[in-house]
Amino acid sequence: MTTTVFPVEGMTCNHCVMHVRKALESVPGVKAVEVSLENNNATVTYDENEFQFEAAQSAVAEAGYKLLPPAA
Ligand SMILES: [Cu+2]
Repeated sequence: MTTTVFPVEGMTCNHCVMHVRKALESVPGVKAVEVSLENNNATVTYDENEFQFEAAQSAVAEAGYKLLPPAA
């Protein structure tokens, strides 16, 4: 299991937080999601054998937001 913090662009309120959380929870391999409006990021715990960043990114894009690769 791996936990990674991904920056998220486009969130303005708690509604956005909920949309991003639901989008990420639907991604294969994701076990836990915590989204912060204050920090504009999502902390995702996932099974690294199953999880793909591209899948997470498109799920979040479909919800109307932008998921970025983790900061180095
Ligand atoms: Cu909002």
